[in-house]
Amino acid sequence: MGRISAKQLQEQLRVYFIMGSNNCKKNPFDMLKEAIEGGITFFQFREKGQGALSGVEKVAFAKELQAICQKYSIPFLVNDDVDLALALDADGVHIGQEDERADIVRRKIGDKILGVSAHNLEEAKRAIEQGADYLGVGPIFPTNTKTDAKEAQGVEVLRHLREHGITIPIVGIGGITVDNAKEVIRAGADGVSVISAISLANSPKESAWRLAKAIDDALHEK
Ligand code: TZP
Ligand code: MG
Repeated sequence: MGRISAKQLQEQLRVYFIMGSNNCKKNPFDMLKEAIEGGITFFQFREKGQGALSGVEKVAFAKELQAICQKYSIPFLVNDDVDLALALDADGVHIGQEDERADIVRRKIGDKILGVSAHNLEEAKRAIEQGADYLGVGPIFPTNTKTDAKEAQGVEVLRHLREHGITIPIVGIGGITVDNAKEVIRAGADGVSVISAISLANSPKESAWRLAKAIDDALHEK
C-alpha cells in the first residue's frame, strides 16, 4: 500500500473534526454521527485536559468512536498516544512538538498517517524531513479550547509557509468557525480542523455542513 498520497490526504483533510469526552456537551457518539452526516471528512480522537478519560475507559471510548468512523469510512486518528493508535489499528496519529519525535513515531507506525503540529517554517521543515504526511498549523485565531495554546498567529502563517516552499497538506487549527474558515483556505490551507465549532454547536450536523460548504466555496475560488 505505502504511504497515503498528498493528493488523497488533501481531499480527506477538508473538514477535520477533533474531539474528546470533555469537549462534548451532549452524547459524544451521537455528536460524531451528526458531524459525519453533516460532512466531516476526517476525525481525531483527542482525549486530554480536565476530566479526560484514561486506562480502559479511554480505550473503550476510543473504540466506540473508531467503530462509528469505520462505518462511514472516515479516517480515525489518535492524538499523542501512539501505543493506543497501534493497539486499535487506527488510521494514524497526530503529534505535537512536545511529543515523541516525528521520525521515531514514523518508524513505529509504518505507513499509517502521521500529522504533526507546526508553528513556524523551521518546525514545518523538520516535521516533513522526519516523515509527516500533513501539518496542523495554529492557533490561527484565539481559542478557548486549548488552555496552553500559543498566541494566535492569524492566517499569515499559512501564507508564509506556502510562500517558503511547504507543499504538503496543511490544516489550520484554533478558533476556526463557519465565519472565518474561508480565510484559512484562501491563505493556503487544504482544510480546517475544529473542535468547538462542531462540538459546542447546537446542531453539530448543521455546523459541519456549513463548514464543508464554506470550504468547498473557498476551494472553488482557487
Ligand atoms: N491546537 C491548537 S489550537 C487547538 C489545538 C488542539 C484547539 C482548537 O479548538 P477550537 O475549539 O477549534 O478552537
Ligand atoms: Mg500532543
